[in-house]
Amino acid sequence: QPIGVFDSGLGGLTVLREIRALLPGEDLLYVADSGHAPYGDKPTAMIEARAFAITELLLARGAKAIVIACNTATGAAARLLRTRYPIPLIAMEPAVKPAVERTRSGVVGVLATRQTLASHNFSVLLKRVGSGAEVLLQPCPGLVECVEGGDLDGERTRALLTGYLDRLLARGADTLVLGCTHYPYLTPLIQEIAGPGVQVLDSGAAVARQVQRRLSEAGLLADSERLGEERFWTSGDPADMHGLMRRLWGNEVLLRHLGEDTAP
Ligand code: DGN
Repeated sequence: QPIGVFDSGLGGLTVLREIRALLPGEDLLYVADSGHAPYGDKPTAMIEARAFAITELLLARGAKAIVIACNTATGAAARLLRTRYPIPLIAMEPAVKPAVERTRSGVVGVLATRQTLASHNFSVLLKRVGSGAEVLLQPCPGLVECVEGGDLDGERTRALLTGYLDRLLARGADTLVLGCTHYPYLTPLIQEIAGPGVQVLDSGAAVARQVQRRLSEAGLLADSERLGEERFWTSGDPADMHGLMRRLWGNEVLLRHLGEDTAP
């Protein structure tokens, strides 16, 4: 049985990559909800409805577990999905805790969408980490669109990022948390702008370990001797997306439209 993974678009591939690396035997289904991206400026009720619709599609294709590879959708829908579906459901959590443990300057910067930073989940997370460090929040409108447009280090992306990072660096942040699954594609550029003394953390690997733990507890781990496969769907135009998806995934992808094949 496969693991179902979804995001508003291509960002979740940064999580899928970590799951693939840790669990080579698992079959993976990935849905890029590009027809409705970005989630960053959508009402919560709509993101919730999309999360339910996509989860249903993944379950219809046999998913034994669901990974919400999107911080924005986690904030909007994870609690509700958990109450409705009795299968392992793994969601994102920005790496604020490890950042607070690692910072030397005592100042941590969090980059994410406005929705994520304003979500209930995120305020609970901030309370949990307590006052071990000063945590600066930086909403980053426009960055998801840059990645979705394939611009990982062009002028527009550089200009946006420089603006967002300058504010954090000027206030002494030495540790940056990427609280959106699209941003790890920008890590080389972020590191270049911020300089070598700044650590950049994302949560893809931690989520992959969480997937492994949850599947193992439920007795659902695939045989690690086998070689798992990936299948990809998008609610956008597959012909439009195929090139960029292949580039970001780093390998050929079999990409179909979400509505086209309803067979498991
Ligand atoms: N990858 C999503 C996240 O982690 O928040 C981006 C959400 C969006 O579409 N703006």
